[in-house]
Amino acid sequence: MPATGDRIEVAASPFPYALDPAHTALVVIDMQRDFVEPRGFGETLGNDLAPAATTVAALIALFREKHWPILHTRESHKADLSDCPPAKRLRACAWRDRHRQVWQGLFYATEVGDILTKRGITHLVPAGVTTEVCVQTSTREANDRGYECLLIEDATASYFPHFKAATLEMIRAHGAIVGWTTPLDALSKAVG
Ligand code: C5J
Repeated sequence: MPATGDRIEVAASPFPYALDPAHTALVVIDMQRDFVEPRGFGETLGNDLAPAATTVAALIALFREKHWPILHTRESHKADLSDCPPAKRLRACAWRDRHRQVWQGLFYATEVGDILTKRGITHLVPAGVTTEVCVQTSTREANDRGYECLLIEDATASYFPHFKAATLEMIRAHGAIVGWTTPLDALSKAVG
């Protein structure tokens, strides 16, 4: 485990991101069948997010190799689907689990904040789907709580490319007002 205070500089936008390996976690957001596989909600919107899954898998492999923590989230809904948007209700199957996101954010009404605090995490690397919904909301929630966030550009996807482009731009606007963005390649090169 790296010593606290060691920093790795990652080439990122709008300027280099100082990653603190002893306090960094990957957050894989909602890489679930309904969003990325054929016949899921994603397909009903006419789009295919599968290419991002390959990059997310490589990102997970990188964190595993480093023995850095990884947190997976899954969007899910109440058994009676009362909290499920109508567009998803047609094909949703309900489940309950301990870490379910109630809405689109990682922190709201979940125990994620406590888990990260207990582990001393201060830096988050978000990835997953969809960029402008759960990924953006979670990154903003994290930023509001003081986490330094580095969103991996090619490990996130949207059904609408212009929404993804706008979200990345908003996150890094005004001198990283919400966080930083970079491709996986840049992170891999930096961490070796
Ligand atoms: C959506 C999500 N887009 N995980 N959910 O409905 O971003």
